[in-house]
Amino acid sequence: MTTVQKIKEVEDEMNRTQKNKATSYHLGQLKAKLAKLRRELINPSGGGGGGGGPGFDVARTGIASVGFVGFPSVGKSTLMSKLTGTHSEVSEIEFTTLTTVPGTVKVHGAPIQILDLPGIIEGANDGRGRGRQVIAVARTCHLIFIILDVLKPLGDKKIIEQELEGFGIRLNKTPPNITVRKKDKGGVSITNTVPLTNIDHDEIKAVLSEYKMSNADVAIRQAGATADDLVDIIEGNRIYIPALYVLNKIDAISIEELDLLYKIPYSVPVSSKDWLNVDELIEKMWETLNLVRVYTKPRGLAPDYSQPVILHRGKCTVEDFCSSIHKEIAKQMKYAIVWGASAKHARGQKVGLDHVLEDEDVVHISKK
Ligand SMILES: Nc1nc2c(ncn2[C@@H]2O[C@H](COP(=O)(O)OP(=O)(O)OP(=O)(O)O)[C@@H](O)[C@H]2O)c(=O)[nH]1
Ligand SMILES: [Mg+2]
Repeated sequence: MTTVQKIKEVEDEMNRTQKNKATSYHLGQLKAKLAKLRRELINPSGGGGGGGGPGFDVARTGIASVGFVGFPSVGKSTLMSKLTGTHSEVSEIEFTTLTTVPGTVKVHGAPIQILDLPGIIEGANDGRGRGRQVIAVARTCHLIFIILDVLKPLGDKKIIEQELEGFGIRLNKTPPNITVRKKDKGGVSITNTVPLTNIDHDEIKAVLSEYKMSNADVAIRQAGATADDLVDIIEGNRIYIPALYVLNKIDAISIEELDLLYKIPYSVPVSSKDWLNVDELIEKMWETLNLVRVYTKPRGLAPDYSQPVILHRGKCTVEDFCSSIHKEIAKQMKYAIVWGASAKHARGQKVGLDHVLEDEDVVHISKK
């Protein structure tokens, strides 16, 4: 039996099994089994298969990358071409784009790489079509645009989410606050700082036994944690990426229909063809990428607002700022002066390398 067939079998059994006290151990086992089979698909033991492959891995340029994922003919290339000015073939025929097509759009002074990708189909993560390569590229992006056709958004949204999840991508989620520590003896002990509403002790034990962990300390601090969250922590290779749902072709629907679409979380309705609401999409993209612009100020001169240094939030200390200009600067620095949101006073604050910068701060580096 192939891995894909085995996955199908486990999924079928899960669908047949009602969730209740008597079945929770069994369901926990099945969830862990499924995760292990999916891992085989992502990293086949024969090597290869999971990677991007020729033509799929393009050189990464710019500060951050945004991957376009969607079914064929939803308008990915139309949007990419208009956003970046880079030509990517558009046609009404499905599977027009056959490989990764990179382009760049500058937003608030930051060059953002856009990766137009081939359309995927259901079953992509099981190896159908070029889906595996497409999703492998998406896994390495800072943000994923899931492009949907407004005429059939919800069904398509669900299928694409399943494809990405099957490949270890978690959309708009943070890693579950669960820890699992293996020990040599003492069996399984479970502590929780929040009530366990979606998982019980049997399910936790079943998941652990499926991973042959008969001695372990499990601590659950995440409200609403599920067996899938526990599996994610044990598997450990999950990638947490923000996503925006781009509902394209709104020129083809009525205002009333449009009102309903606005209720989908993380969504932005646009018409790529008629450039409707694309400015809002660009603003949302900027917000979601969570970048920090920092302006340099040479001694005795005004800050240089034309060329911000762009950092990622969570990696935006004065040291990160120095390193992104030149690797020697941090070593030569005596202190820095910061003006802006991260500074304590408007006159500027003297800070060290570990000071965390905010968007639009101005920094002067004083050398030894
Ligand atoms: N009405 C309307 N049609 C659009 C819009 N955007 C794209 N289209 C049309 O949809 C068709 C497919 O567009 P593409 O940009 O090639 O779609 P794609 O998602 O890149 O398709 P693949 O590369 O095959 O995956 C073309 O005929 C476009 O003109 C839009 O906003 N409104
Ligand atoms: Mg295309």
